[in-house]
Amino acid sequence: MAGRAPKLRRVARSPGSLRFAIVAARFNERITQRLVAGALQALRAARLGPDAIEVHWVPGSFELPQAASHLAATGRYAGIVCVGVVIRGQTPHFEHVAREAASGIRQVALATGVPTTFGLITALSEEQAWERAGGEVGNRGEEAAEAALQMADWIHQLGNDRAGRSPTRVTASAAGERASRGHVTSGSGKRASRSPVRLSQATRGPRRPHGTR
Ligand code: DLZ
Repeated sequence: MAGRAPKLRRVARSPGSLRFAIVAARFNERITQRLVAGALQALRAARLGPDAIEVHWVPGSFELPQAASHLAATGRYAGIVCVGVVIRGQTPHFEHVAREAASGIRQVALATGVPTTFGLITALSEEQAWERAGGEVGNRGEEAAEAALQMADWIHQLGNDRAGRSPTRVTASAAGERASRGHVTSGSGKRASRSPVRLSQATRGPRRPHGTR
């Protein structure tokens, strides 16, 4: 049986006005809800208020990196917690979804500098998944939120964070870099019409029924 993740030390710094986002995959939604609850619990325990935490839903774990990438590009978040449940079925999809989610999340973290953590369950059975969603083997969502808090704190101590700053305070070079990638900001720091609005459309999309394929 896989081990329980070590309890992470609490962050020393009060997160203050910092914002965190949780991105959650609807596939296997009943289990993912438990991961979201675990992540919320960890963030609230760090004294983040309700206004400082957002939950965004995407169709499946494969979409988590893209959503995280859009969120990180806003410059609004000190950390992004990705949660999802990938259960091995009868198709090779399991391998593809799990691998692409893991490598995509890592890429977002490295490319943007925003701590983007891996709160995915990859399980052989639904039973195993429940054990990792607040059962005997802990809660992967809670652990990923604690990792995001700890990384955000560490980056802050390095003095290397843009975390929690409003997009208007992103440096000109960073804004130029974003614009060249197609992320256009208006003078007010708000996104212009070419911004990646599809994220919010996706998060408002129809709910996918619970289950594996
Ligand atoms: C297609 C698929 C399959 C087979 N299994 C899972 C899963 O176990 N967990 C999960 O989060 N998502 C799964 N998906 C959906 C993909 O993540 C993705 O949403 C679709 O392939 C559309 O891109």
